[in-house]
This record gives sequence, structure tokens and C-alpha cells, in this order.
Amino acid sequence: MSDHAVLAQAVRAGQRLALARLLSLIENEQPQGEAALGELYPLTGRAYMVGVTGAPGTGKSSLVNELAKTLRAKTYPGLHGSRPPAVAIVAVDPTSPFSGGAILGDRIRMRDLAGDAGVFVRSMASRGSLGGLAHTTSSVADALDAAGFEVILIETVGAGQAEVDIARHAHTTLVIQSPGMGDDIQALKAGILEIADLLVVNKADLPGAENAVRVLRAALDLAGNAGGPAASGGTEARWQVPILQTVATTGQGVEQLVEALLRHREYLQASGLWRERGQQRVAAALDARLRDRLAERWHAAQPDGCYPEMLARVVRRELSPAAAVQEMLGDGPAPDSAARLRAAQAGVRR
Ligand SMILES: Nc1nc2c(ncn2[C@@H]2O[C@H](COP(=O)(O)OP(=O)(O)OP(=O)(O)O)[C@@H](O)[C@H]2O)c(=O)[nH]1
Ligand SMILES: [Mg+2]
Repeated sequence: MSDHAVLAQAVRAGQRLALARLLSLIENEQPQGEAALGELYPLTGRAYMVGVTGAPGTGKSSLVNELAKTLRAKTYPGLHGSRPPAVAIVAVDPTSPFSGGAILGDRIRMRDLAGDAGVFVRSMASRGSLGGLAHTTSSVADALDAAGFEVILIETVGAGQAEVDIARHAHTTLVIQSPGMGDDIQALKAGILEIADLLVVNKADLPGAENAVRVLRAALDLAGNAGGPAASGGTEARWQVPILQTVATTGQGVEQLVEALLRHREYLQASGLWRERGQQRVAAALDARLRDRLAERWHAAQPDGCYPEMLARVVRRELSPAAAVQEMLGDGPAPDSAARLRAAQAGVRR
């Protein structure tokens, strides 16, 4: 058997070292990781993926830790049912590859989960582009899904494009705020309400929590509390984004948060959005790969200097990007806009 098939089999058999190795291969974009994931792909599509995002320091890691503990404390109908669900945590830190502090902090806080074989924690530091991070995070989540984790909690910082992309890969997205940070509607990052299925005011033990809830409520009302796209059939009631309060350091409000997550999961399934989001996730992964590979292949097939020359012509406004691509792909000669312009000017003078 080939190496990647052996690796895939070990992951399927529940071997944690094999899983850790597979995740490293995926993170480093090694072909062997892709190959092993290919073997495992038929096993994916079962996990409940939850994205957890919010500004730095709002308590995401603490809350994810508490969520995992609460999920592990009992059985949930629909999440395996006969035993507590297996939970994986992926902590993505796109801000800096050197944020050893944050990652070390995560490890320390997550220590109370150590020893529980039903929990797996993985920290990912940023490598290369943010877009690449969204890629590899998606593959890491797939690998954990194939390894049998029923709930996958994905923590990302902030609400930039990378986080939005990562959230798009989750079934449910939690946006975490803390008192004093979002007191001003203007300060609410654009896009945050669009991606939130649930809003959480963590650090509810600190002054200002009620005010933070009020501000979020007002912002949601302004936005019509749309809470993502309506169900495709249009018959289901729209999801009303709930605002919950938690104290991650004591676990207060976390059971209610788990209940809200499960309600959202049921809503997704009843409305058909579960399938729709799953398909979107697969389509996004497929499109991204296809684009990458086609561009790679094209570059490899070109004589040196062809692309820079085309780029220079576009920069000089001799060609539009669309016309340049047409010419580069050999779809007939591109209309030479400079020549056409000269012809047009000549026409005007005539
Ligand atoms: N008072 C109070 N402090 C909290 C609460 N939750 C978290 N903290 C503290 O807030 C700090 C940041 O918590 P983290 O869980 O690391 O927050 P984070 O959002 O994961 O931070 P980054 O990953 O660095 O963005 C820590 O010192 C926590 O102990 C809470 O509910 N109340
Ligand atoms: Mg964190």
C-alpha cells in the first residue's frame, strides 16, 4: 500500500499521531497530504462545523474551551446521540506567525481538555497568504470530519476577508463581542452582522454588557435581523439572530449557547440550508482548486516573459484585462484597443 493510503487508514482507525501528521502535511501543502485526504474524502460531510470569530481578546478561545467541555458533558440527540459528541477545535491565527503568546495561551487554557480522547485541539499559524489559510483551514476541517469528529469549532480572529471566507465554510457562525468594544454602532465592523448566525456578548460579568446587547439589538433591527439568506423554499420562518450573554471564565450562559447552536442546526436542516451550505462549501473548494491549477498549468506552459509582457501591455492600457486573457488563452487575437483608439481618433478627424 502506498504511504498516503497507510496514513489515511491510520487516521480512519482513530490514531491521533497519524491525524496530527496528516494535518501538518495539509498545512504545509504537501502532495502526500492531499493524496491521503483524497482517500478520506468519502468520509467527510458529516461534521457540524461552527465558526467562532470576533475581535482580539473578546474571549473566543476561553469560550471555545467551555463549549467543548459542555458538549463533552452529555449526549445530544442529533449529535451522535448515544455518547457525547467528539469535538475538534481549530484555532486559526492569521494575524502573525510569531504570535507564540496567543497560541501558547490557547494551549494553557485548553489544558483542562487534555486527557479527554474525545477532544482534539489544533493551532494553525498563518503561512503565506490569507487566502491560502482559508484553503488549508478548509482541508484541515475536512480531515477532522473524516477522522470522525462530530463537532468542529473553528476560531478565527477579527472580521476581515479571510475570516469571512473561513466563516463561509462553517454551518453556523458565532460572532463574539465583549463589553466596551462594540458600544458604538459605527464601530461594528461592516460584514460582521452579515456573517453572524448567533451573536454573543462574552465577559458579561464586566460592566457595560447590557449596553453591548442593546447596541447589537439596535444594529440587528437596523439590518432587519436578516440573519443570512432566507431558506430557499421561502416557506420557513427566517432565522432570528439571537444575542446571548456568557462568562467564559465561569461557564455561565454556555449551556444556553450550546442550546442555541443546536436550534440553529435544526433550523438549517429543516429549511434545507444545511444541504445548501454544504454544497456551497464544496463548490467554493472546487472552484478555488480549479482556478489555482489552471493558472499554474498556464504559467508552466508559457515561454518565459510572456506573462510580464502581457501585464506591461495592460498596465500601459493597450489591452484590457479581459482582452489580455483572451489573447493569452489563444481565444482569437485580442482586439488591440490602442489600434482601435487610433482608428477611432482618425475617424473623428476625418
Ligand atoms: N472577566 C472576564 N474575562 C474573560 C472572559 N472570557 C475570557 N476572559 C479573559 O479575557 C482574556 C482573553 O481571552 P481569550 O479567550 O484568550 O480571548 P481570545 O478572543 O481568544 O483572544 P485572541 O485569540 O488573542 O484574539 C483572558 O485573560 C481571559 O481570561 C469573561 O467572560 N469574563
Ligand atoms: Mg484566542
